[in-house]
Amino acid sequence: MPVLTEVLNLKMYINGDWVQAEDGKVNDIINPANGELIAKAPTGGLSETRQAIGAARRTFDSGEWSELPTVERAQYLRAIADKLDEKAEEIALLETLDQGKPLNESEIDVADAAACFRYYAGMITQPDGQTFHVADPMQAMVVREPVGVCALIVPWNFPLLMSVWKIAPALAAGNTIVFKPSEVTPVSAMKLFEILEEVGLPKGVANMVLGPGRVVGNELAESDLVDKVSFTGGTETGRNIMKAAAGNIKKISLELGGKSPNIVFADADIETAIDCTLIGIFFNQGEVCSAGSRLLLEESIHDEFIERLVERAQKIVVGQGKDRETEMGPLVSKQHLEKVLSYIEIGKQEGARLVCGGNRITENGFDKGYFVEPTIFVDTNPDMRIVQEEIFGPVLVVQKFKTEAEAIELANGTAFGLAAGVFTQDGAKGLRVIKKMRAGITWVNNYGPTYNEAPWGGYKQSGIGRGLGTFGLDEFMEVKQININLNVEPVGWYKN
Ligand code: TXE
Repeated sequence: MPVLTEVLNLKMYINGDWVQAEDGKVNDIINPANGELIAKAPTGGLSETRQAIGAARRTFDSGEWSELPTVERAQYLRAIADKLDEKAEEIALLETLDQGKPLNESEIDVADAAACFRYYAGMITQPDGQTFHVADPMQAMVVREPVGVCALIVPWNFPLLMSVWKIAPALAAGNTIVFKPSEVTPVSAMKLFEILEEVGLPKGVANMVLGPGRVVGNELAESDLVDKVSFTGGTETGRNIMKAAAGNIKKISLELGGKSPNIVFADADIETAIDCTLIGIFFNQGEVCSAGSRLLLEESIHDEFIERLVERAQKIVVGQGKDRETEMGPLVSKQHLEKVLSYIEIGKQEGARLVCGGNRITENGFDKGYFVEPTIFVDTNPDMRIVQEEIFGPVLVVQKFKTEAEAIELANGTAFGLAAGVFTQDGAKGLRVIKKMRAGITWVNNYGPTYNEAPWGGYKQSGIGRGLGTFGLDEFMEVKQININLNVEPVGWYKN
């Protein structure tokens, strides 16, 4: 496995040029596993953001991309996918060094990213539109068109994959984009933009600005020259974006936080439920919007289930993501480590009982990174902050229930509604309970798999709109009604 031999010098990509911040400001990008500097990233501001928006606007209005035949746009998308495959090893390693996640998880992300470009390349060339039989002499039809200039703002938990979930459908639909990665994890985004340049994407189609959310992100959300903002991140930031986007009634898609319930009934296949519970909360260090961060257990199996779950959780190998044996990496940043540790303290103070983990790991050189033990709280009640608020780390809270109705009530009892899982061997009960979940993404007897084909997004305060699938493409398209008069003569409505 190659290792990084020098500090990377990141740049922004505006109108086909690689640029630094005008005032020369840079931001240090740190490997969260050992605190080493891995890259320097420009800190863009208003001026760079406006230049990028201007380039995207001019390019969109020129029609150079939006009016390209879809087969040609699809060729670009497939070329991007091929390059991602070619460079998968390098990009996966960089993602791990930047974000912290285990290498095998980064490898899955890169493969999924390539598949996502191919998926939308296929979709955009499919037959599209509708025609209607309306009263003679009219012919009515519907065509779909790109929205225009799209601002795409992504977080740090799946830096590459979240970018691609937006960039692939936005470009497929014929939009031009201004993309902003998280200031914490911009490395893989730069690799992706190098690929966009290599495949010859016309200048101004895809632009990337780096910098703080409250400056760059806010300008993208506010600008009258931007037609749509698609955001994934925290619920509070989502609220700010909604307000900022109100000026020109921008279209918005928001994929926000979660506190998703994972319900295990006594009649479940217990080994499967334990296995999936672990994946649900400890995959990607629990930094997953759809994490199964609340385990709802039927009372009769509670104690035995917890005993076996803890036994397995304690065996998870925590370490540097780049080491092949690592199963869980460090948290993404010092700031985020502090947030997660503070929630663990809150849980203790609220009277929940810690049965696994609960500490930062500092021995054997781990003190240079941001490692937290897999952590499990039991004896919680629904009013606790650790039950209601998104912790976004490897912290599972367990809730107990006696009846199906109680399980449903507890499961739906937060402000969020992103995902939900149910484990039972009673097929009718599984479907019955899932249908009651106020959540956009659900699983029965599994937790976590995602598919390019299936819509991704939440109910309630988990967001607005959907990513992926046909729904994900719809978010980046306008719908136009066209009515053609087949008998061109005056209608005669007014008599004189
Ligand atoms: O996310 P932010 P943060 C949750 C998770 C986490 C919390 C805060 O609970 O602990 O959010 O994380 C940009 N206008 N999720 O602060 O702020 C920012 O630069 C426009 C859940 O890191 O939401 C970055 O590119 N943009 C989540 C992006 O928003 C703004 C994933 C996400 O950052 C902005 C991440 C503004 N005013 C965190 N302020 C999920 N749903 O997966 C910031 N940004």
